[in-house]
Amino acid sequence: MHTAYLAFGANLGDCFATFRAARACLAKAEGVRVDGASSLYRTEAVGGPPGQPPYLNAVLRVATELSPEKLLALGLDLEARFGRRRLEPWGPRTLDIDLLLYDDLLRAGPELTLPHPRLYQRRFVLAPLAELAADLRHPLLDRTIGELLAELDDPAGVQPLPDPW
Ligand code: PH2
Ligand code: MG
Ligand code: MG
Repeated sequence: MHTAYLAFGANLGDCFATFRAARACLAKAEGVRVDGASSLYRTEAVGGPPGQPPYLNAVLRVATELSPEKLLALGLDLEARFGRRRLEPWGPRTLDIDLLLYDDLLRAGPELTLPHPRLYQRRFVLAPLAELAADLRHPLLDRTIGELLAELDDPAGVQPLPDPW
């Protein structure tokens, strides 16, 4: 069994409903068990076209027998099932699922980079990830997730929501 962390992001359509439905699909997928979920966060959009709506973000921890490539492919399949259309880089989307960490694996390939290359720069990732794994050491940076969050210089606001999911 392996431990992986997946980031969910969305800012088009009924993001709450999409998150719940996509999480249920993940939980049903063969070789995947969802064993932790952060709070939902309302977050200011970072990058992309100006004026796009705020995002809903969250992080899930999964125990999985799937390889990182298979897990990534499952995420991409769910994005497509929930209506993702890739029109412009960092544009608004119905669902984005990013593979943040997979055990302490390092990868640098055209399809998959582990850990996710921008994870340490983004409050909308580190804040929910720290709820699940504050003491986890980033395999390249010699810092825990909690330390990365405390040291982070990212002005974009994130707000945890009371809504269950
Ligand atoms: N994802 C991006 C670009 N900008 N901003 C927020 N707040 N949340 C995201 O998930 C997000 C983003 C590219 O994947
Ligand atoms: Mg992303
Ligand atoms: Mg993505």
